[in-house]
Amino acid sequence: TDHTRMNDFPRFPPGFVFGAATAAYQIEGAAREDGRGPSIWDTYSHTPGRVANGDTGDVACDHYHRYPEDVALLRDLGVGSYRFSVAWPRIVPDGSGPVNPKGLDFYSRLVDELLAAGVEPAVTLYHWDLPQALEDRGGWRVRETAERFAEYAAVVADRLGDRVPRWITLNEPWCSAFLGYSVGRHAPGAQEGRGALAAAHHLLVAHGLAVQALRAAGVREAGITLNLDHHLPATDSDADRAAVVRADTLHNLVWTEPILAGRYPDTEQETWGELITGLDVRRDGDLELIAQPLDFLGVNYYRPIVVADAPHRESDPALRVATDNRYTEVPMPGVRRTAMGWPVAPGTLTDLLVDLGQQYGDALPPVHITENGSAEDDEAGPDGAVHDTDRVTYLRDHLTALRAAIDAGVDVRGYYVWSLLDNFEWAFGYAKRFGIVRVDYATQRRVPKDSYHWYRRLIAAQRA
Ligand code: GBH
Repeated sequence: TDHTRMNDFPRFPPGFVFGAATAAYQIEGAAREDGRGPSIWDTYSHTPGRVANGDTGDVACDHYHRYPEDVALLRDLGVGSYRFSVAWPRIVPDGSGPVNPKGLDFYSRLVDELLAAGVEPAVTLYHWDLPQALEDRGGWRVRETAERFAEYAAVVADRLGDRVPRWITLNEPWCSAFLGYSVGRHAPGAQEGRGALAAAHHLLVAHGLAVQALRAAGVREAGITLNLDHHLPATDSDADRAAVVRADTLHNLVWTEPILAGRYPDTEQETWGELITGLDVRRDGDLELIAQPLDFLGVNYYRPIVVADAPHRESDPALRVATDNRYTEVPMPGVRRTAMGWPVAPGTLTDLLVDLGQQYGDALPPVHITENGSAEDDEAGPDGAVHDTDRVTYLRDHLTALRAAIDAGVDVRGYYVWSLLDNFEWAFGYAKRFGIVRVDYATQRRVPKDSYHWYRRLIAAQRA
């Protein structure tokens, strides 16, 4: 072990929150227990060919039964906050109608366990596990789903609101709308044009309605988590720069413009053409609903994306999906790649945050990095130990880049590492490991990796 590196810690302002994050379907398991209903991810993962290796979240990390052990790991880590998600189908198994008290009881026990360990809970209300019953009625393509989401949000906030200080309405609505309804690599696996754009709008409406529900319940902080991307042009050409604008619209502006500025992106026409012209789901008053003031903006950041101009993949506009925007992603030369194949370029996190601050000025609420981390090809020793030097370097360099953004004047208040545990990495199943704690799925044994010990010392060093 390189001890110089292992003790090399960036320093953060007093009060800065260090945390760790997970999501329900990725860790809980117990998919059919205590009245939980099916979600679109149960359906998707049980459909042959959808998830690598045929993996499902049926058991995952068995966190539903082992949460006391996982909370003890958080306590020993010394984090100030733990970000987890509530599984909507545990609370409202059929998507509408009766509330399942056993579902609420589980999260209530988890919250109490966290508070007893001195860890503040941060709840994500939606991390992609839509009740299947709602998908059967149109899913995020229809407005009703946003209304059901608000009812569910009110139920959860009512039960946990006095004990949970930080609330996130949606995790990465980009993935829900565009991976779910256009690329088809996330549940429900649809490949559509206008359906995906309608989903994006209804997710925005769902966010707005949920903020109202959270305010009514009197919670301390309400926000949303976006996976903002930092796009770089492949060359300096006008065509590649214009491609960056379209990529930026598709990934970022579609959310940040309505939420932070109360308007739809003025680049949506050049990004979607007639797909957006014919979109008929927007109603008067929606922008006011969507643009309610937030206490924080959550940002998940992993990697930059290099884009080049390209023709449409589908020449017939009637058959075009919403992610066919005349650009293509190209590899970033000269940098290491993680096990996901993602380029490691930590300085782009500074650039992203500084750009965001310049774009929105006073309209940008305090930022929390609600996810950052890396999947690596960890090799476990016989004792389960993992010397994940690459992950330590990744985390250290991204925290250093984050510190640089703070120095440049961006108001960043917290950082959550993704993830506490190795877990179900969506379409990649259990093959990709993001944890700072190793999970041996055969035995469910947890073994902290070197990155866990490094992060623990970084947190302790802030107080020294
Ligand atoms: C986050 O998404 C998620 O919030 C979290 O649940 C996840 O475990 C974590 O990152 C690590 O991936 O090749 O077409 O399937 C980050 C954004 C978007 C990155 C989907 C991976 C795969 C696209 N993710 N993307 S595809």
